Amino acid sequence: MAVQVALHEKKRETWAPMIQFPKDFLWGAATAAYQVEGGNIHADWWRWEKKTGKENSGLACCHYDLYASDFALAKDLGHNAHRLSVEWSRIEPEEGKFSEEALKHYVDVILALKARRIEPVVTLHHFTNPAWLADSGGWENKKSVAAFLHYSEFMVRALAAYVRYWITVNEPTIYFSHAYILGVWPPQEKSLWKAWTIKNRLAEAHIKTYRLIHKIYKKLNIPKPSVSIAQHMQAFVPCTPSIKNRFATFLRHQWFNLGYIDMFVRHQALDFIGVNYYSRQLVELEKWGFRNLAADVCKNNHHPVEKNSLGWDIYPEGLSDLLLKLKKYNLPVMITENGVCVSDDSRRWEYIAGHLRQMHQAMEQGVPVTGYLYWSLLDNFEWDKGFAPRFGLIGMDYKTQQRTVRESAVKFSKVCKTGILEERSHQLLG
Ligand code: IFM
Repeated sequence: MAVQVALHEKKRETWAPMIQFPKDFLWGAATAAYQVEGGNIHADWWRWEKKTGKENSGLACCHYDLYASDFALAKDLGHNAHRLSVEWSRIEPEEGKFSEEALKHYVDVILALKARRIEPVVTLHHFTNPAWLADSGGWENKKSVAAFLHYSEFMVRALAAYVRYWITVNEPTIYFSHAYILGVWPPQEKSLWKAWTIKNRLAEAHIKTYRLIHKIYKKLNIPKPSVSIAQHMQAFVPCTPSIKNRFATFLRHQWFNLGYIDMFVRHQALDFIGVNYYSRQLVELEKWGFRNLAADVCKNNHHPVEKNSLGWDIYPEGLSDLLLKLKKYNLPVMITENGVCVSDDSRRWEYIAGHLRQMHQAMEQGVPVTGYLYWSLLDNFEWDKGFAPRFGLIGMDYKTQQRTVRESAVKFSKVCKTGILEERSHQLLG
């Protein structure tokens, strides 16, 4: 993969570096079924929203009906890849009863991408479960893995001819920590023991699904697929260089960022590394202790940086550090999510450009990054935070379902179309 940095003269005395990405690079955006489709009435989240009185996902972006025009927008923006998820609860609304209609829908969705020469990256599990699974204990139930494999087999057989990239599980660490430790997502448990069970169950589900997908492709005589998870990774940075802070930083990186990756590499169940990167965590331990090691952060606004509208630190330099730490695996890396929610769209473009610069730096140092998928194509339903956070390249008016292509999307589209990030540097040389 040839990665080069060219220098070109802007004014006589001003040089602006031009960052150039490989020709075959995948550029695009990501979405998840439940966050954009609307009307996912058979999912555990649907029921939970009603029960808790949280903002309802409702019609979301009506993407279930409007996917073709949304993909047309993505195409206009120069995207050549798109990550989406398939909603298990639509495919299997009742245990063991598979919906041919929903299956046909997703085949049509993938064909709509292919017709536009947009490479699909398909996620099988993105936080939601069918309500019937939740009723039988969700992932606590041993049978969940077999049920997931059953559903995955159904999907993969139908889509194998068109799909090369598969994500089995999105952000497993975020899923079990929010649902089983913090108790802020369904089923709202706060049990380390249960979280541990779910962690292992999701690992088992990934490893078995990885093997299943490869087996199906082999049997159908289709070129090998590329299968991974989308792992949420953070830049863990010690607030002060005390032993406590450095030790906790090391542990969190090993465990939160790399725990699953190490395990799947050991099981030879990873073809690339899917990275979802958003933010920094400034590690500052109050005292030694299990919980402190896992969760204490700086509360004093030391080393302040800009924040997104959810209060997450914006820290592009963390991306190159992280990518360099993945080099040892000798596997391709895909940025399966990176994005920001802000009310001022010019900050979105700064965020994207800053992260692309850092990604490029890591590529120059030999990290084989193959794609960058911005989160998200559209503003969407941000789980327990509802519709307020605006992550989209395309803005949503939820009352009218009107889409507005943001300025940041247009700027990003120039990179997607040319593979070049133009820098406006006003450095004087001499
Ligand atoms: O919206 C989520 C997505 O579902 C998973 N990754 C992080 C995004 C922003 O919080």
